[in-house]
Amino acid sequence: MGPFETRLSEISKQKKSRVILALDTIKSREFDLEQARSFVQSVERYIVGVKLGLPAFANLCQETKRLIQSFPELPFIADWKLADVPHTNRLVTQKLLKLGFSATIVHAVVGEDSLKEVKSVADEHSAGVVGVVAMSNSGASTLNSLFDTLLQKCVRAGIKCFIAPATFPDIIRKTKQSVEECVVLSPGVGAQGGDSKLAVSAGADFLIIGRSITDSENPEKQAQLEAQNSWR
Ligand code: NUP
Repeated sequence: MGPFETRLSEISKQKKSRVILALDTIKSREFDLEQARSFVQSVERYIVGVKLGLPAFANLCQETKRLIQSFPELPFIADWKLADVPHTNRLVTQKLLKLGFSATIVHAVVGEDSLKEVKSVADEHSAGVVGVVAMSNSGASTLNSLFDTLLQKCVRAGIKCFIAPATFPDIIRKTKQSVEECVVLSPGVGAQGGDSKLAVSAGADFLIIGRSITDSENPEKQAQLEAQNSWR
């Protein structure tokens, strides 16, 4: 395990939670820095990290850095699902790590050369890389049929932290069986139909959860419930 995965698992044990908050919207709406800060504060004790991508970045732009700086104890994961040539993937990763992200998500399908480039930038910053080897939506069947090949591409690039979907627990199980000591982050719980207990029993180390928490009438209570469900 690299420093990023180790940090996630230490926080997870402390808080008895496997929940990574996907902060795309709050009550399905856009938000500003203050709203994002107070939302994260309200659920902070139940989550081990925050995953941000373009939906949040489009609202916050350079203020993303200030949001990340407000929570030094929480790892922020950049979900741009990088899928470009090595040089461009390097440039984007450098920018994201400069904003304060602790890890970046990259598509494995783009190939070993791009994966290695992202991994080398991340290593320079002691940051993590999470490889997408399968996705949670039903339309991802072409990508998901390649998942074993994608896993091996990641492993050859030195990446052992993966996105594997809670909506397809079998993929989580096979991922954990195929790569020793790998770490799996699973999106798709709740709003997309995945079940957190099934995902965890299949081997998910962390659950990426967005709308179940962000759209809830009582996000704090929902985050607490998700944390409890993830930890049993
Ligand atoms: O396969 C994936 N599925 C998925 O939903 C890979 C992802 N990174 N995600 C992200 O996880 C998605 O972009 C969203 O930010 C989050 C799930 O959110 P929700 O469906 O729980 O609201």
